[in-house]
Amino acid sequence: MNGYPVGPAGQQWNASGPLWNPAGRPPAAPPAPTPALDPVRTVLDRSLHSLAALGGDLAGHANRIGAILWSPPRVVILGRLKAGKSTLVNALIGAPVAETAALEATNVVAIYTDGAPSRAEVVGLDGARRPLRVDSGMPVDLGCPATEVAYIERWLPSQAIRGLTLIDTPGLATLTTENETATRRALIDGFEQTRTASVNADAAVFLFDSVPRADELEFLRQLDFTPLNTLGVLSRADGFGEGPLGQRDPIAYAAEHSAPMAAELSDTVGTVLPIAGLLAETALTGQLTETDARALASLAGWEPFALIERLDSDSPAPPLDAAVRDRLLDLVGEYGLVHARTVAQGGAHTLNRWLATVSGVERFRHELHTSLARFAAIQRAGRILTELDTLAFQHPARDHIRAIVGAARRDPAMNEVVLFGCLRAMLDVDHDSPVVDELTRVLRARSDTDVVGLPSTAGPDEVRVAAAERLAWVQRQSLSTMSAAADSALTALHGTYAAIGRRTQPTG
Ligand SMILES: Nc1nc2c(ncn2[C@@H]2O[C@H](COP(=O)(O)OP(=O)(O)O)[C@@H](O)[C@H]2O)c(=O)[nH]1
Ligand SMILES: [Mg+2]
Repeated sequence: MNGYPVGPAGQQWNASGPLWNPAGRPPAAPPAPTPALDPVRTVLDRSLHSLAALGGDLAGHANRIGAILWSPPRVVILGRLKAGKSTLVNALIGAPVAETAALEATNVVAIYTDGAPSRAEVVGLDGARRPLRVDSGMPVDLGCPATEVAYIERWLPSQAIRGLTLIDTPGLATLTTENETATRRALIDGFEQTRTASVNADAAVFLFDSVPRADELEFLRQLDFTPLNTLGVLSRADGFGEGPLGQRDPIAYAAEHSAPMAAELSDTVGTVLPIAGLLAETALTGQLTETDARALASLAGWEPFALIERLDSDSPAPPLDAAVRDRLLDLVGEYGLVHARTVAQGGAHTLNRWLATVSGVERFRHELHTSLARFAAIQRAGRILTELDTLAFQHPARDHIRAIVGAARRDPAMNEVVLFGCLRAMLDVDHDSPVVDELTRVLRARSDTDVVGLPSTAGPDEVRVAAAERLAWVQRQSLSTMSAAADSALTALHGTYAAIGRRTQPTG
């Protein structure tokens, strides 16, 4: 008999307590303590225990849904071919694991999960799994055409993906500017695979190196993420504008450009961050050597145009030969060749630090692991509620299941999950509604003062008054709602502001 849940350490509980090892073997070691749960997970975990306690096949369902609860949120990396997706994945993981060159491998979805031993499997469209040989960290031969592959699953022990699973995808656009038939077919296949991979993702990173095209934005809208769990990346920032030889530093220019771009794309992405993924990859995968730094430093003193001209020639003059030049270009690009020569005089370590800093990857990583991870977890919790709703719809024990999921939704700890679900529904029916802005502000907020739009210095009385004003706004909006989604959203907002009113009520 199954018990719930299959916890993070693989343990199962039945309705009455821990039940180790589903195969019935005695445990090899004493049970690990259950990890501390955040409030949302606690509520969902409790709901799944109640579900399992209903008996019959429901323990199995609890474990199936519990597997979603217990695995890290999944972030899908989206963008057209050559946007720099795999390069960014390598930088984040800190190893050159994602294929960035061979067309075949760029054509399949790859899922990167923390785990040991380091290994890979290829999953066919029929669901069959085969081990995949990985050489120097890179999958080499798929053993079948890419069109027969659903995705590659890659496990490697990496702190960087412990809290988030990364999904690298082939491409977004339905059409390419080149008319080459094979490329087009490959892109369209990649497009389908990208769509499939996005379905079970909890958040997205969207890369573009100039203004995104209409078909890319349309594709993103169909995926059902919200701007809160979609992070925009202005990629290849080292080549932005006029590039490394232009009047302005391209990375600084890209940074300046990011805010207006975010405003323009605000119904798709929450933030836009400029990234030079190539520089980040080089810095974070430990590829730079002292020899590289010396070769780069030897170029100091050249005027930039003369330098590039010399590098473009078939036989660059000593101390550079063509192989060294190509290696440097692969590592730091033209931007690095022009801008990192002086820094390189300080040695490989100094150069490495400089690359990491200018690449923008630190800020990106911070955003990924704070805001994006938070909303990914919230979207995932919503997915679990939806799974429970579906089960209630199909199962003879529907009244009991409905009671369980209803209680979960009413739990105050689930408020953000409910509000987020309302936001998704509103974006579907009426994304220009003021209710969308209200939900977005409330969900971004990290305190009651934030929720009512006051500065953090505001006292409880001010917060209470502001909450009453928001409540009145909700009531006015309710008079003119046009959809069930707006009704639900206003009910949830009403509950949120009323609770703040109660919390800030003077005592005694
Ligand atoms: N100069 C520069 N080149 C980049 C950058 N990111 C990626 N590239 C290069 O662009 C090519 C395509 O990158 P890749 O990550 O494979 O793109 P993907 O198709 O989106 O996965 C590779 O040759 C990368 O080295 C960047 O930030 N700057
Ligand atoms: Mg790629």
